[in-house]
Amino acid sequence: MAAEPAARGGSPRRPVSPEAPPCWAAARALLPGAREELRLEFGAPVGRSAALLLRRAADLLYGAGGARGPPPGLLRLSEAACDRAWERLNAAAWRAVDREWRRAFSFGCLFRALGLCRAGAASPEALRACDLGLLLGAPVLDGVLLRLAGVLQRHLPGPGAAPPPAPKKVRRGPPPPAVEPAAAVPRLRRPSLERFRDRFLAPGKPLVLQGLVDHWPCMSKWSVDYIRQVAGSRTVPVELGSRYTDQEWSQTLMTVEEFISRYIENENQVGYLAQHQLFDQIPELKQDIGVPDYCSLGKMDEDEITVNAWFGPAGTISPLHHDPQQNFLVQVMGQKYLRLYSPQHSEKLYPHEGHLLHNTSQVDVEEPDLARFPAFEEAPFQDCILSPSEVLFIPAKHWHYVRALETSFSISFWWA
Ligand SMILES: O=C(O)CCC(=O)C(=O)O
Repeated sequence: MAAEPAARGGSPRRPVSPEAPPCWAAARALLPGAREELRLEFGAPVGRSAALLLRRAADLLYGAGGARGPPPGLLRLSEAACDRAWERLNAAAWRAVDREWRRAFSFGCLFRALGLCRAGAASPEALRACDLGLLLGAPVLDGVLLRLAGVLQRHLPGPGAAPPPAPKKVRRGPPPPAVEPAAAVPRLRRPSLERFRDRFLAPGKPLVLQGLVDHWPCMSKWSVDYIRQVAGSRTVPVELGSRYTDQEWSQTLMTVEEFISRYIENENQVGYLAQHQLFDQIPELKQDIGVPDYCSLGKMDEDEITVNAWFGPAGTISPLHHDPQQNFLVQVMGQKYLRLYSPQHSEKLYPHEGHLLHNTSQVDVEEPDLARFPAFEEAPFQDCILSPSEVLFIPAKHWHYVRALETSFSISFWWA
């Protein structure tokens, strides 16, 4: 008999019953062969009772009942463990949450996702449990949640026969301000690394780069329908409201499918999928992008670069703000209007006082209240309309304001 394949870096996998449904067999096989390899010991902050719930859930999974499908009791125990960890995750500012609680939450989500495979089949709830663990937990067992999400996604029933596509309305916001040639951000086609470094990176001057990312598969492949097809069932954080400085702005979790039907295809509401984990969470999307070559001018390794996704309808606005790192903003779908101000004019831009929004201006760039912010009018700026396949270099600390003119997907690379 052929030997059982070894679980990553561990002992051989525990055999799954031959009658186990294929999804359960594939999901259960992601766990290490021996229960001890789960390492369900937690540091002091995680109370005894949460750890005990997780250990009892593991006992069920590794008992005889775990071979053919989720053992009875697994869901109840894992939900109780998740609830305890969830309370701790929400009790303090994100940075203050102990990593051990995030590990405990990941295990809770892992066991809960398995418990939600009713009769051994994948379910949207199980995939959601994985996504919550990926978004809020700490990585465990060599990225097991990512691998489990992949298995569940493959085994989820498809959406069924699709209704004939409705004629799509192209939603467009108000036209952008006219870009005056003298103030336009310059455009260059694949300048040499040296030219880019000496003329733009070193002096901190914005530039639109062309010809850099045209070959990335996302440029020809991605559309709203494609994103729906690849990522529709995944749960992601979404910002509600047209800008984060508005009183009524909030954040919530929903599936990409819900986001598209509520905010991309609905004329009246604005929601923004602005996410720094999207590409780690959904490797199918990551496969379609690269990293701009010019990032090699920085000191960071590729895996240290922060890659953000910005997917939203016409009218999403990122208020005037600055970030500490260099930025390549790659436009994949739709057009965006961008306005940039040099950090030397910060005083004329009236940054918010206080720590939280100190990098954000109080001024509404396209409708400034000049009675309150009179110097704003004197601040010189550069602007541009960024189109698909173009890349805007935003130097570190440069103020930038962004408005989507139509349904848009951009990717920013923060590097140093
Ligand atoms: O595209 C956007 O809305 C915002 C982009 C941005 O602010 C950034 O990449 O830093």
